[in-house]
Amino acid sequence: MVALSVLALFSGLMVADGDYNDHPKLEPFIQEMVQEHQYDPKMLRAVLSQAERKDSILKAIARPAERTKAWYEYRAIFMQNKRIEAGKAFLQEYKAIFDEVEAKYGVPREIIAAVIGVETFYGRNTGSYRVIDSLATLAFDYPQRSLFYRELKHYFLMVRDNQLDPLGIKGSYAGAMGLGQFIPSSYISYAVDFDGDGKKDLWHNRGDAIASVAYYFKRHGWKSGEPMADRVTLHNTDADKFANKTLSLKGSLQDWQQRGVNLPKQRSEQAAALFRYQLEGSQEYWLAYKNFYVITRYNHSRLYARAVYELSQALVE
Ligand SMILES: [Ca+2]
Repeated sequence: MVALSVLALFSGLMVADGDYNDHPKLEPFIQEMVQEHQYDPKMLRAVLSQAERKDSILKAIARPAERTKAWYEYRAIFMQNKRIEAGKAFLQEYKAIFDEVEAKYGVPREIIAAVIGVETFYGRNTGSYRVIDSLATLAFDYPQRSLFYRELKHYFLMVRDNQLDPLGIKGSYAGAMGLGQFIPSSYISYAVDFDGDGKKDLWHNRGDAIASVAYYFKRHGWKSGEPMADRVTLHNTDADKFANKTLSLKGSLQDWQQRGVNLPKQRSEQAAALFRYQLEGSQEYWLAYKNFYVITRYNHSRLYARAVYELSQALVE
């Protein structure tokens, strides 16, 4: 992140001839930010006048891998030797940070590394869109815009409260930022200044980025030492109709046994969800527990959660 003075940058408060100057949603957005957050309207106009509408963003958001791919196709993206080897190297290179973060937050280092590995290949691909372009495009021109409209608001709060350059921040097409791909509301709630330099730099500072992912998991209820998931078989195929219904845990182990699931050995009583995963020419079932559910709080997808789970297992030395 380039350090800069927002005041210096906007001292002229020049309004450029941009894609959003005449957009009907622009003025209501500015007025809401003024009323809700006492935001400087000149600063909002100056920044948003330089936002660019990107059709590539609208195309990308329409086909996320989590919705369009079967598990075996999705898995192949993430469970490659090069991602596993790079993950082991990442854990080695930042071992001192992981030692401290794991002790402080109680989240296994392999889970943190796997999240960062799935999200950005350990920081190699943190996104090349300007976040102002992503969020303006999705907040103003995407039909399902409400989430992004809120995130654009959070973005402006984030840059104001952390003295960040609103035009310089890069991220994914959906406005996710840094090694762990935090959206602005997540940055505000869960970003951590691990090294104590006064900045929460999720783009370049490994300690801040790693600790922030751990803190996110801790705050969403990660239980240290508890299991994530077990592969199971069915003794009654009727259980299939309960699979993939929700991400949340729907039933005790006893309930799942009665519905037709053969319980894994040596599991103490706990809540679980049943997921069916598509393989090439077959399928398999998994019972997932609280910590698996916590992974889905990072990205609401059973495919995503299992990719993180499998990659984390592969990173255990
Ligand atoms: Ca820091």
